[in-house]
Amino acid sequence: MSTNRDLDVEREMHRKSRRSFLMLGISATAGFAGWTWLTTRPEVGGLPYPLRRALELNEKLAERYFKEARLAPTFPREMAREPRVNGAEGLPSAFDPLAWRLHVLGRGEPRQLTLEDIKRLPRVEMTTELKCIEGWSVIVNWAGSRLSDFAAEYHSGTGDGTPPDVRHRPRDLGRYVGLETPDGGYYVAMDMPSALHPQTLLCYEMNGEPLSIEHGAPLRLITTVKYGIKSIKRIGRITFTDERPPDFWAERGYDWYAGH
Ligand SMILES: Nc1nc2c(c(=O)[nH]1)N[C@H]1C(S)=C(S)[C@@H](COP(=O)(O)O)O[C@H]1N2
Ligand SMILES: [Mo]
Repeated sequence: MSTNRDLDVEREMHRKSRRSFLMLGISATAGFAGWTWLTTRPEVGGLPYPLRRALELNEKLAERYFKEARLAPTFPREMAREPRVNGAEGLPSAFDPLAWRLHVLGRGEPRQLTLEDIKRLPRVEMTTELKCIEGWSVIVNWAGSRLSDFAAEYHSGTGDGTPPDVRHRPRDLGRYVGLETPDGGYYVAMDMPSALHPQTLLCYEMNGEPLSIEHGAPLRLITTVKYGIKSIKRIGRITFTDERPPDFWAERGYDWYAGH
């Protein structure tokens, strides 16, 4: 009987010490084991699944960028009018649209694009209201490329060097887009969700005609989610960045966001 009990105790002790040895081992190698565990998980789309899950979370966020993008009203094409020419900051008359190039800056190599490069992107037309902060608005028909398509195609690189996945991981592109005239005389900053809004276009046509010089030829921005101050004419440079770019009118006391 007592022998049996001793045996039992001995067995129990063994079990305990084996377990604590195991626990010790596990905690000592946790860092390494955790890493080994992570790197031996089945891969989903080229990534171990825990990392993939983090990305999927990102993608949910990304979808919200697009799903929550509320569209501004559009109007029948016949309602379009010629807008007044408003604001000529950064538009000196000495300018040769044929020598124009669009400079793209980001985390990777800077790029220089021609108008043909922009026109190769899907063409989008919309008849929307241009609203000036001065209190007037006008319905205009615009044609151009979505800034989101542009970003996907011509962004100069991402944080980790992989091509940007604009639809699924817009954060790849940075938090802001800065746009400037070729002479740097006018400049606007856009938050990334507004920049990637489906009604934010790089326009080369207005009311069925190539954009005139006064209205921003060869390429201007038109966005329905901001007042006219953000719809910069004659874009010379586009910068994708995590730092808030300078903004001409924000520096002069207007609301930085300028949404409406
Ligand atoms: N380069 C440049 N872009 C600009 C401006 C400007 O002064 N310079 N003014 C802005 C303002 S306040 C408005 S309302 C719209 C007017 O565009 P429109 O001249 O084509 O009507 O352009 C915007 N883009
Ligand atoms: Mo304006």
